[in-house]
Amino acid sequence: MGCQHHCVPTLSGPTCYCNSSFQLAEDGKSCKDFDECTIYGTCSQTCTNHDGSYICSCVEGYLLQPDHKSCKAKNEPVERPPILLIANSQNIMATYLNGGPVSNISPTSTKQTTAMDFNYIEDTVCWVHVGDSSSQTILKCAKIPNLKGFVEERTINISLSLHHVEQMAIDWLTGNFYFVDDIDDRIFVCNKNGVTCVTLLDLELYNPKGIALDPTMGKVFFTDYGQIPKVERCDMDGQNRTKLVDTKIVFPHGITLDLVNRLVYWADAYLDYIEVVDYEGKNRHTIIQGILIEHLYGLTVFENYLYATNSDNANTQQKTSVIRVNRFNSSDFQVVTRVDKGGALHIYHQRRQPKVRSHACETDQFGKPGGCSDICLLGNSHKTRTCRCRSGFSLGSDGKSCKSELHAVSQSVLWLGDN
Ligand SMILES: [Ca+2]
Repeated sequence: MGCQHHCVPTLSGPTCYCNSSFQLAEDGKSCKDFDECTIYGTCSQTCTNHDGSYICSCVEGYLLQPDHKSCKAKNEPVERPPILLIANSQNIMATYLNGGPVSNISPTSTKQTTAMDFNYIEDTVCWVHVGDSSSQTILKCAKIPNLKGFVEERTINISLSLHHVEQMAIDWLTGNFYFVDDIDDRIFVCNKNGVTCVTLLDLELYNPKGIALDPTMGKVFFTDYGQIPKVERCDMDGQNRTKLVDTKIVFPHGITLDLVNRLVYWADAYLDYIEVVDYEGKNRHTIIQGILIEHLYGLTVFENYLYATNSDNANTQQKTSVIRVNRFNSSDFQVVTRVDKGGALHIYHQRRQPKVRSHACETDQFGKPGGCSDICLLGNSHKTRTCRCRSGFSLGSDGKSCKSELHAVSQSVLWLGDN
């Protein structure tokens, strides 16, 4: 009957079918290419469609594996393998990806820490140490040079209260700290030394929980639950707020980004799933759902795997397991390690924080980031910026300098007086 590839008899008569990597064309006879790259997980990173086939490749810093699909991050230098940093109620601990202890890094003690992130280029890990009061809740940072333990622990004095901060993220290009406060229901950002803090978002936030940054693309991603549970995105300066997911979502919590493929993974602690969309909120998929994951909190991604802290509520001891699962085929589910009540977790590796040649908040010759007097926020890419001023100050007409609002008022009064 004129089939281009093959013909098979069926109950309803002979039917054409095609070789793999092809699909039947509209005429029911000829075969046309199938675009494998439209299927989630065909390749770990770059996918190039060809007539009758496809080719996977990896971006710089990764090596294609013998399966011709997966990409493995290079360790540069080789003695810097990826490390899991896990915040739990007593301390921050480090393990290899298989859960094995990193002999040189004994846990650094903390108090009730749920918020933690790192700045790879500065060998620094920072966390919120929760005290009994607002003034006793502080931001601490320590160095882990060459993966040789936490040293040079110090406090960064933040000008706003961190007492209800649920999660934090460090913009590794500028060093700015992004904090999520789920009681005051706002996201605020502080500069590297903590002196200037400004509100990024405080409207239509009910219980913001998770935050993840892609400063290279100038994007902040966050989860919020309450009246309208959702996954949202905005620019690094708070502009262009966009809803990515607001259906089939109840209690979104942990959120993490595939910075190469530009994908957003989030965990829903009520519906017990991990799902994914792209940066535009499209191409949604479920990675895993069900009883294996009961109450996911922290979430991170590295190579082919998602890692999450999963609290076991049935267990009266409130133990948390750190789990991993293959994010492309939902296989290889494994408990990596167990900790006391776990919070944030991150993979400490240079590929989690890719560098750029230069960005819009580089320090100028006067030591001001992006020329801003107070704080420089990246905009909708690492090449744009927005200067903001600390409370009581307003931005001058140059868009960079900050003037005391009090001063501005008295000047206008004087000017009125002249008339
Ligand atoms: Ca193809």
